[in-house]
Amino acid sequence: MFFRDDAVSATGNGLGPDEWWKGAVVYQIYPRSFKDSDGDGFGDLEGIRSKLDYLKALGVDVLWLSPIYASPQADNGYDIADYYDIDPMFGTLSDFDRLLEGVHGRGMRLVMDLVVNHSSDEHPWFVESRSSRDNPKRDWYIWRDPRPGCVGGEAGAQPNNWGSFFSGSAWTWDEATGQYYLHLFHKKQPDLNWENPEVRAAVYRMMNWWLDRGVDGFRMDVINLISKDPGLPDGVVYPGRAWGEGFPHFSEGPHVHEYLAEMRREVFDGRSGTMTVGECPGVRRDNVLLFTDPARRELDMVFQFDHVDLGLEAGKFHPRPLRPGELADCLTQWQEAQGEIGWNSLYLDNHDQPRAVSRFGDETYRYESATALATALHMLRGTPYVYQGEELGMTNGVFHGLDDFRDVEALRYYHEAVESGESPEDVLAGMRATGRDNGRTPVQWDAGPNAGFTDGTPWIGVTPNYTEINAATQVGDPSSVYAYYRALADVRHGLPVIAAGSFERIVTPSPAVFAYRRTLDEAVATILVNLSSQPASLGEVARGVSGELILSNRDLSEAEREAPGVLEPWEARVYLA
Ligand code: TEU
Repeated sequence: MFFRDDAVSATGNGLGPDEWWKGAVVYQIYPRSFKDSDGDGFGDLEGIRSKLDYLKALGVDVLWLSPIYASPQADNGYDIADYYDIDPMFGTLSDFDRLLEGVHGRGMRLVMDLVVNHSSDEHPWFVESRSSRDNPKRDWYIWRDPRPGCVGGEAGAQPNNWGSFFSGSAWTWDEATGQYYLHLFHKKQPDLNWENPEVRAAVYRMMNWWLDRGVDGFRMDVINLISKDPGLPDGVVYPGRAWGEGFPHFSEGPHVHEYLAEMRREVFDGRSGTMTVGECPGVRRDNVLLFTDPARRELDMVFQFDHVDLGLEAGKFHPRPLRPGELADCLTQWQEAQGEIGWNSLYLDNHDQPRAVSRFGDETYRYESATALATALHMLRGTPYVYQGEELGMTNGVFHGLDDFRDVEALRYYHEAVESGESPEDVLAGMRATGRDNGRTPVQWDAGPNAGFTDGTPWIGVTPNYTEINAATQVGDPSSVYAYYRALADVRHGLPVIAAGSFERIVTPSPAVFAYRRTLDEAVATILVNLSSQPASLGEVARGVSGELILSNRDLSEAEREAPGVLEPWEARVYLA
């Protein structure tokens, strides 16, 4: 690595206090896989607290915790049974308060996951709702009669043909009350009825309770799905698919913007220092400013999915290889869509994705590709998100057979696909490539037993390469992926042009090169990254690069610091004029 830390100002990036999140680096923690303190094989809040100094030293500003609420864990906590309590596997509310104190004490902030498109079927609201048709909470969820002329529970009787994200129908028959309820995800995750004002008021009350307790904001799970087309019409059935595509009927539905504006008024007005990010799978680029235009006061930013869904046209578990330039083109389109008005969330990894280094990079160039991808992403306009272990260049997990998988989405898909005639080996190959468990293996802390994650038996297998890839060997090593992420955070904190400048793509002769310029007043930063394992030509572009090299993932001699005609495999450079 080459880093001119003296080029990065200690006086900050010039952003005002209301825009602090534009200059921040967010770190996502998936608590069950982060660090176990009590030997039960699951990570917990005390485990997180024991690593706060590690996180502070990495230079992150905000911790986002995937759900830690009381939950039967049908979808690892994205199925909440009590929004006001911590699941015992993670600790208690006092552990939480202590953690929050530790986070704030180090000058960091903490953001909670907010999962309110659905709750657990074990939430008292749903228990009441399903208890009888005239229960006052019946209308808190989405209940419907069988299709006219059909007998409930029999094939084809579902109120419409929507498929669940986790395979099978999106409807489950309730024998006791003779109706179906809607669940876009697992049947243990019934969808809340946002059209009911009592539901919305209950959600806002709960959000206020957490903010009053001291949390700094929310990452909102599938928030673009909360408003369903009231007619609940059938979706198109694509060839080879068992269920209809409900997506156009519940993504960006008729009232979603109204609800988010209401949430802003009821929860965030009169508070300062908060941040919100809405997870919006399938959000359309042309519409994104409806969510992120600050004048509309809905969300600070959203997670879009286009770049992580590249190559998945044939289905999530049937990926095709990406073409050179596809990732860069997609990221560029989103930079342009948000323009100077909106704001991007920048991420490659999270708990639902395979590891970026395995998917977009090249494990044989692990350090180079991890740092090249990170440069390409973190120098863009937007707020970068680092997912636990990404700062170490962690790779996909190793899953020998079905028994090694844990994820409800993959397991349900396996059974559906095998029953419909796909070969088990092909299905497993798809799960190894794109399954969510890849990102959920324990954080590799050291080369000791279980990678230092737990003294017990980890709930999911540790990736065998932990003996080489781990935090203990990287912290303190200036040529590590970790040190490089630290430098990227310094750049964002200390260079106004990176925090706030405009974005402009630079066209090069090689599609594998992602080159762009950031500009703010007189300052210009030029970012050059080769996103491939072959040398790539910059052509004439090299001659036009002004300023001095401030960051590179290569160790360059003085003579090599001029912009070159050709970038080495996965070479990344940042120039500042
Ligand atoms: O994910 C929503 C989502 O659309 C996908 O990323 C999902 O993971 C799935 O792969 C679609 O094929 C969010 C959470 O991040 C995820 O962990 C939850 O399972 C899901 O919502 C339900 O709460």
